[in-house]
Amino acid sequence: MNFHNARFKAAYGTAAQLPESALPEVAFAGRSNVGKSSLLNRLMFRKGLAKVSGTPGKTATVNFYDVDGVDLVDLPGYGYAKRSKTELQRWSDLIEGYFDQDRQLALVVSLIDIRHDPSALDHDMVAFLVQSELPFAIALTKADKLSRQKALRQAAVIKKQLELPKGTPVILTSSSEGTGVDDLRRLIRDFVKGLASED
Ligand SMILES: Nc1nc2c(ncn2[C@@H]2O[C@H](COP(=O)(O)OP(=O)(O)OP(=O)(O)O)[C@@H](O)[C@H]2O)c(=O)[nH]1
Ligand SMILES: [Mg+2]
Repeated sequence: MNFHNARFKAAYGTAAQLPESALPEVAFAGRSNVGKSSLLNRLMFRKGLAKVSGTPGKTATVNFYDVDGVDLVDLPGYGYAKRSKTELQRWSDLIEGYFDQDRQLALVVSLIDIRHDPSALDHDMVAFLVQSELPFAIALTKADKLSRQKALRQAAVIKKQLELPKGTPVILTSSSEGTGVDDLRRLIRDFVKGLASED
């Protein structure tokens, strides 16, 4: 799986529009502004492929990127309150709709900002992943914003608070510095292989 072979494939605004999985998928989920699109760009060696913004709520659709025969899926961020009620409803319908479908999920990468304690919605996301028995990993984002020592300490705090099942991979990442990105590529490759060997 060569991450240089990346291209934007499609964007969907409602769950009903989502086609069935054609390829193994790796989904990126997390609060708005946590750094999903930035991490995807870094993974794919492409600066502007996924749109990034300092304003939360940039990614409003489910976006598919084909990376060498695997779909990386950028999900809209949750938990952005400054939005109309109908927009919030469309948002949650879209995220829930995606996970409700019988998709070929090789891995879900659940992103959490390393600087903050997990929010109630982050807890909900992890609880959902555990309960639905989906393969998932945690990417702690924006590690460059803390000293190495603080980042490691905060990672331990977050792990404890989330009560992750034993063996859940946790990777410290920084999209601006590239920290952890190789590890995440390796993890994605392993899980995609794992899914293939189940068939
Ligand atoms: N310092 C630092 N800033 C980051 C990092 N990753 C993302 N950012 C910044 O955080 C902001 C949000 O990044 P996005 O990648 O757009 O976040 P997102 O999760 O895709 O947000 P939505 O599309 O709104 O759900 C941008 O201003 C990024 O430049 C990182 O690793 N380090
Ligand atoms: Mg985004």
